[in-house]
Amino acid sequence: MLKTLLRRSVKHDRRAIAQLMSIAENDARARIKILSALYERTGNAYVIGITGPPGAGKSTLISALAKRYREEGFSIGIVAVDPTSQVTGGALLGDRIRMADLASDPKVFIRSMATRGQVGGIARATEDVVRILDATSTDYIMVETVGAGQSDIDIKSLAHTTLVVTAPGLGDEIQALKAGIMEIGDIFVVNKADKENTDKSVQEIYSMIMMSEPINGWRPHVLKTNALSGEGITALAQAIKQHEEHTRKSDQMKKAQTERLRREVLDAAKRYFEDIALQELASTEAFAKHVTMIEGRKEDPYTAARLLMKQWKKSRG
Ligand SMILES: Nc1nc2c(ncn2[C@@H]2O[C@H](COP(=O)(O)OP(=O)(O)OP(=O)(O)O)[C@@H](O)[C@H]2O)c(=O)[nH]1
Ligand SMILES: [Mg+2]
Repeated sequence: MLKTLLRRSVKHDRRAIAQLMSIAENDARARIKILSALYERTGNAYVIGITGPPGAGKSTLISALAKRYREEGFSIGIVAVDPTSQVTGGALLGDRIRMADLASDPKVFIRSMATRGQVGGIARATEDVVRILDATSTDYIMVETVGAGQSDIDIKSLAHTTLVVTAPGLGDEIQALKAGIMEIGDIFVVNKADKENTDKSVQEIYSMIMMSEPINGWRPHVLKTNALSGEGITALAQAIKQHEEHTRKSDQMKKAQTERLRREVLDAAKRYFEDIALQELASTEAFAKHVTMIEGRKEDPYTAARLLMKQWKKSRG
């Protein structure tokens, strides 16, 4: 069954892609099969992270950008991570309605990471979803997260370009930015430009940026948009393109990629241990014997672990 799904998914069959994602979320072994089968096809998609305080207009902005990219013929993946989904299920429904015309487009794939309880947590599940989309001919992947520190996702390491979205009148939006997301923005967007004080917010962000050194030769852009009317979206798409060209040119992208791959191998090894090797170990007779000995105070858990690992290493040659 996996084989059929994989075959269908690489032709961008949206149902097959969604099924693969669900399987990977729920079954650790199948997940490894899926990801390793797809790996050679990854590395082509460009990932844009969109973060910022609740209600800033991230989803609306994503819809506007997605429409723009579709006009240029690109295929799109949209991943909405909602850490508070169990409380605000309605918010996602709102997103869905807003994105309804996009959702009927076969070249647009939308996934809400709403449910908790994925094997390995939401951060890993999101990474997997991005990877699966990358492997299945998606040109631009947009990942929406609520910043900062409110989600478990490290958007900066997942995305090639990170947009930090805010809006005037959200209260202390600049405070919110200071609290950790100021550092991660490649492009800052003051959305809801139709509201008062937009220019003031732009100015404040701009002066903060001017106080810090450019990172890897890039000084973040600050733009204002009206995601509802589409005003400023062209400039935003251009800024993203500029940052894409900048990152592709600099060896930073290559370095970051090597570092990411190193981390991935270590991570995969760790996950293999946790999900598979340890489960196998826990179901052996030897394991049960050690537990019995520990119960009888004839052995301690630490010695047991060391002996089990030694035995396990030997059995693997
Ligand atoms: N006036 C105005 N309203 C906007 C604009 N962009 C979005 N909105 C509205 O702001 C509200 C929140 O927009 P969303 O796109 O759901 O915001 P979000 O940042 O995705 O919100 P969460 O996902 O809940 O964090 C909605 O009612 C939008 O219609 C804009 O440019 N101007
Ligand atoms: Mg949203």
